[in-house]
Amino acid sequence: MANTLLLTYFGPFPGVPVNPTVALAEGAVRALNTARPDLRVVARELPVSYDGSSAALRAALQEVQPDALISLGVAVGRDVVSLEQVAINLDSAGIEDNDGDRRCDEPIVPDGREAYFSSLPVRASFERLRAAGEPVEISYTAGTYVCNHVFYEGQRISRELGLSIPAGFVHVPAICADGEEDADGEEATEGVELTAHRDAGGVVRDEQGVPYLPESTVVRIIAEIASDTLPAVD
Ligand code: PCA
Repeated sequence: MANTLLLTYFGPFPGVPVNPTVALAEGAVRALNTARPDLRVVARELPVSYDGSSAALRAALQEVQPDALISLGVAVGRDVVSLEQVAINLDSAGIEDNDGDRRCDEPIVPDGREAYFSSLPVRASFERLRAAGEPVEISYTAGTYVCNHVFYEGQRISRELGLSIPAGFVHVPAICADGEEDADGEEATEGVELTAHRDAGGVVRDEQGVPYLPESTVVRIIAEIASDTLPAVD
């Protein structure tokens, strides 16, 4: 039976009117359908809401019963793709979620584990992709907004459901259409202004503007991480 990958992504949230993870998830599904016909890839949008994302993630895990979970989110201002290493039990951000919920120093789960490490092959993927010249890093903070929340909840809920699966989170930078990145990394996507929020894993840069990576580069990296997570069996 085919292995199933659950790939989650997000829609807009304050400061990000168009979330690049929508297009990236779509691209990764297409790329994996071609490169890995042995995999079944199910992509699901999660609401940018603390409570809503937990409920949607639980429903998706229950329904799809995946063999691996990879969640995507954008971190505006980062200039490489981040393999997140650690999720912490903390919701705390200066911006509201899409339900108007603003949290300050609240545990995701009172008395829950303080942290989970990613169970994706973070180090191995990073080393392999970096050696291939791809723009990647290992990151030790996914922020304290909804992305970190989903990362934490993916680990917690999958265990609770008895799914012993690799699960983790990948933060992506802003993206541009192929060939449109400027030499100085300035804004390349017409009409879409993105705002970096440090709590949401973003990097606030005063002068240089928001860095972008070509969409096809980020799609390729996501597909490679998925392949490392669920290698082909022959
Ligand atoms: N990025 C936000 C939430 C949704 C998204 O794409 C974050 O990094 O928390």
